[in-house]
Order: sequence, then structure tokens, then C-alpha cells
Amino acid sequence: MTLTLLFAAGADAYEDYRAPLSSALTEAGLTATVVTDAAPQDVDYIIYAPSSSLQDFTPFTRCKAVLSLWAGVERIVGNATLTQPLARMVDPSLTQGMIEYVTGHVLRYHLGMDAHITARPGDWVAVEPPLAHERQIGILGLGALGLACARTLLQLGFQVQGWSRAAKSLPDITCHHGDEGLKTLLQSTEILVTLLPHTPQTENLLNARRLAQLRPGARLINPGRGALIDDQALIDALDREQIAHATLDVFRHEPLSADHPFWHHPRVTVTPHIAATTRAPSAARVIVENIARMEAGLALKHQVSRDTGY
Ligand code: NDP
Ligand code: OXD
Repeated sequence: MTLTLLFAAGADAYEDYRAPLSSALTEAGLTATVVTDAAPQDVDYIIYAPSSSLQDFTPFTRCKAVLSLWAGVERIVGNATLTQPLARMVDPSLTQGMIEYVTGHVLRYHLGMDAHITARPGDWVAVEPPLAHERQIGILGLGALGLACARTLLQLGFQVQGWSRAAKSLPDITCHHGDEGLKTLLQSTEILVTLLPHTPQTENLLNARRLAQLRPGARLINPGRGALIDDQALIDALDREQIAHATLDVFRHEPLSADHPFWHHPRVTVTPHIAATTRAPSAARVIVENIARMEAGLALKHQVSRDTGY
């Protein structure tokens, strides 16, 4: 049987994905046509991105699953017309990208690199950075990305604490959960990394009260989602130097408008949602593997829970 895969993730992305999907389908021994337009009742699987114009899933009566090219699914998970199973993206290249982004910015803070990059002639200020084992890193979110970053930072010698919804026990990582656990983590963290999904429970998680719990002079790296942090509370905390610096990759509204205070704040680095991108060659294999699993009667990998929203 020939499957019909509707690529509903935008025309530009389609050009990137056409060849990798075709190779992955051949490798998996699946016969399928990948189209950007089809009669909804003929579609077996939908490949999706939040930028898609497809918002009403009701007519896709035969569709067995919707496969997101994005890890974050906050813009689709609450769609009431989506009754099909939804899988989010977990992909080795995406994970590697996030490891590199987080490690790079942690090391920048850890080594105090900015002071040397911006030093003026004669600024001979020799501040010895601590070694990694003297530095406390806190990671909010211990999922596919948070845990991968935690493990890499551990390998570099950092002390790593993490926070998740469910209680966890992980080798060498001090694990916390719940409100008290979050407070404990924040109070001892020098560099905080936020890798949580945006859900009703995580929205504005880092509000004024919680930012004030951070160790004074802490640094913040947010490649998770903009809505995890109360923007004004962060600016206030930076102004008071409760937080020494923030590196922000994600924002409530993207692209971040040129007049947003984050662009202009001397202690904020803005990166334009580039922490980790889904790359077609590896993501196509992930998508096809999931289709093959469903066709073989196996459970979808990385299925999103409608209860938790991630
Ligand atoms: P996962 O679903 O694998 O992990 C999410 C983690 O967050 C889990 O550890 C989960 O806890 C924890 N969590 C969720 N809700 C809560 C809560 N209410 N309280 C405490 N912990 C909570 O996601 P990924 O690691 O794959 O991705 C994380 C996020 O990173 C994405 O949702 C997306 O927003 C962002 N992202 C950003 C990119 C960028 O380029 N900037 C690229 C890709 C992703 P538990 O383990 O108990 O379930
Ligand atoms: C994602 C992202 O969720 O790029 O995949 O932010």
C-alpha cells in the first residue's frame, strides 16, 4: 500500500525535506508519496510545524498521527480539532545543537569571557576563574535536551542540579522536583539553564519571587521558551544585579521586536532562536522511523501527552 504523507510544515522546509524523506522512506522499506496538498480524507500522516497554515484537523479522518518537526508543541497541543496522536521531535542533531549552545554559553559565563572580549587597552585585570568542579549549574527540565546538556556539563566537571516534574534519581546529578525543590536549586545555582516546555504550569515560572531566590549574581541561559520567564521581572532582577547577565534565545513574540528592552539591556545577550534547529537529514529519519513503527503496530515514540501538554 502507498501511504500519503502530507508535508504541512511550509514550502521552504519542503525543499529541504523532500530528498531526505525520500531516502529515509526507501531505507525503511516504506512506499509513500510526500505531498504538500492532498484531499484530507486521503492523508495517512501529517508532518507539521507551528508555522503551518493547517489548523483544522477535523477533515483528516484517515490520518494516523501528526508528526511535529519541532520539539516544543505548545502551539498545537491544545488544538481541539487534533484528535490524532501527536509526536514531538527528538532528534540527535537537535540534541547535539542544544548541547553545544548551552555548553558554549555556560563556558562563556564560567570563564568570564565577556570581560576580556570587551577589555580596553590597559585593562590588565587578572581574575582567576574557578574550576568547573567549584561551579554550580542548575538545569530546569531534565528531558531529552536538559538531560543531554546536564551530562555534558558533568563530563566537563561542573556540579549539576536539575529540576523536573516527576522525582528522578540520576547518577551524579542532584535531582529536585516540586516547589521546594525548585527553591533549593535556585538558591544554590550560579548558572541557570531553562529547558522546560511551555505549558500552563511552566508559564511565568520564573517570576519576581523565584528570580529573587537565585543566588545573587547568577547568570541565566534560556533556550526553552520565552513564556517561562516574566520579562519585566527579569529586567528588574538584571537592573538590581540580582542576575548578572542573561542569554535569551526564545521570546514571547518572535522575531523579538527591535524596540524590546532585551535588545537594549547591557546585561542581556539575545540570540534569534538558534539554540538548536531541526535538521532535515536526521529529522527525516526520525519521522520515518515513527511512521514505520505505527505501520508495524508499535507505539509512537515521543508521543505528546494531552494531560501534561508536552
Ligand atoms: P522533554 O519533554 O523531553 O523534557 C521536558 C522536561 O521538562 C522534563 O524533564 C519534564 O519533567 C520537565 N517539565 C515539564 N513540565 C514541568 C513542570 N511543570 N515542572 C517541572 N518540570 C517540568 O523536552 P525537551 O527536552 O525535548 O525540550 C524542552 C524544550 O526545549 C522544548 O519544549 C522547547 O520549548 C525547547 N526547545 C528550544 C529549542 C531552541 O532552539 N531554542 C529547540 C528545541 C527545543 P519530567 O521529566 O518529569 O517529565
Ligand atoms: C523546537 C524549537 O521546539 O526549535 O524545536 O524551538
